Amino acid sequence: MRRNAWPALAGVLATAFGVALAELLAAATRPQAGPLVAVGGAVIDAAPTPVKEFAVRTLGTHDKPVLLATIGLALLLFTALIGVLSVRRRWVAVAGAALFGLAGAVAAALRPAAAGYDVVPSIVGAAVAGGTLLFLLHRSFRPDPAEPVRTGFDRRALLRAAAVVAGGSVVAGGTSEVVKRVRGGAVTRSRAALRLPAPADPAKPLPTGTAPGFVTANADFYRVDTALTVPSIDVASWRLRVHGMVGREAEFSMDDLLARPLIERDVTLNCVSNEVGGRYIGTARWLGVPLAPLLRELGVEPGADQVVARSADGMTIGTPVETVLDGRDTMLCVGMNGEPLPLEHGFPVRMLTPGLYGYAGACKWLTEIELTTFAAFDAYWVRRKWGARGPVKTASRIDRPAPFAKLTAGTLTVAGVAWAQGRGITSVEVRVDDRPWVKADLLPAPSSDTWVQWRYDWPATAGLHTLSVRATDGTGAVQTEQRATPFPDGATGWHTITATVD
Ligand SMILES: Nc1nc2c(c(=O)[nH]1)N[C@H]1C(S)=C(S)[C@@H](COP(=O)(O)O)O[C@H]1N2
Ligand SMILES: [Mo]
Repeated sequence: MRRNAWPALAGVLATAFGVALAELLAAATRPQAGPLVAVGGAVIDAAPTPVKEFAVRTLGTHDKPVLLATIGLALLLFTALIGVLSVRRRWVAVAGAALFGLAGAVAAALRPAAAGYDVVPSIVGAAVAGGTLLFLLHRSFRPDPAEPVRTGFDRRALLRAAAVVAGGSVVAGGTSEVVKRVRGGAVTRSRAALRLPAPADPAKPLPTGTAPGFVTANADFYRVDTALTVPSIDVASWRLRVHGMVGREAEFSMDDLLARPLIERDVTLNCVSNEVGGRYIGTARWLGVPLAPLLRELGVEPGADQVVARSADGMTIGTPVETVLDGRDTMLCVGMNGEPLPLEHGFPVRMLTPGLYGYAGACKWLTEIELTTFAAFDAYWVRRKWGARGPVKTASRIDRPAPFAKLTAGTLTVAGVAWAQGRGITSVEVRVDDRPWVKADLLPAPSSDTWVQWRYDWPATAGLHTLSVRATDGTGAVQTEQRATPFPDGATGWHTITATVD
């Protein structure tokens, strides 16, 4: 066992060096071409829906670091093994490097929005890793002429060589961090320098009487996407191409977009993956270019029934043309709560379709809009069997008291939110234990496209209590009690919590 520790170390070090160099090359050219991120992205895209759901549910926003750490660990274990096997059979080092290099290169080349040269970091990294392993082994393991099966081992020679390689890995890794920071810094500065014009059609001030928390701060706004690295897009070179079944194709720069009349709207956005009672929902004041007039100007060909939005990282999100043109405020957002879009929320431009879950109408890092048909094209999540249209289902959530809270008897405030974007909420009811449903008070909301805050003064008596909530939407439909999972088109069921009152 101990004999194997040194060649295993050689394998790990050679890999670390190769990967660090590859990531450095990627950082300097295109971050998404780095082998770890490319393979991670391929794993995300290939993961079956239940696995994805499990990851989002159990790991939440830690899903990405956990995935990258798992890939890194698997890589280290395999390459330790390759180091051990290569002592006797040097071709194993070559074959192992070729295999991993190929895996990284193929993953990078098959990423959506990949460029041909995205294979370079993985190939260079693999060649360097293989060469380094051979060098380390050459330094420390020489065939013993007296004993053809055994090899002599020079620990000091290995340690010296290993120190050099380890140093090289640290330098390469550190440099790639610096390169990433510098490039990221440039984009952050271009974001800070971006001056958003005042809206031609501003949002009205929030109605008096909304409670704190009506608007979700950008820093607290949930984030759900498949991007292992947040795309960093330079505003100056950003373009939006509109093409497909349009009368006239067009390309817009940021200045072109900002020259158009902007609208400002309070809109609640939520994720189809949100569980009953979940936190993947937020409300912001969005600033953007209304999409319907822009499409009408270019002309929508008859028969086109799908607007496909594409992002810099290759996401595709399909929205019904009918929905975009039906009078709602579908927009190309440039601002969120008074500042340019944060990088994680789609800088410089994202789409937003009030009334649709994010996966069906809210493409971030937008670069392309194609008019096509649902028959001709399945967007990213539709290929994975999620619903093609994604209308938001009526839902409600109890925020206060917290689940399993310990409370003191008296009049207690039960409070939460309810939403049915587009239809609006007309009533919210609360049920305590098996008693009849009672109406909660609705706080004012600016439009039917936002959630509504509600509260109920609960005369709480001692004991263990169960609280449930249900909403009625603007069409008069009562939120269903029927439980459904988020897959394939959004969770349903009443949010229920228990609390102990002393
Ligand atoms: N480019 C891109 N856009 C995307 C996604 C994505 O993975 N990539 N995820 C969508 C989903 S599933 C949701 S719910 C919303 C979330 O937007 P947010 O992260 O700004 O809250 O973005 C949508 N837009
Ligand atoms: Mo989502």
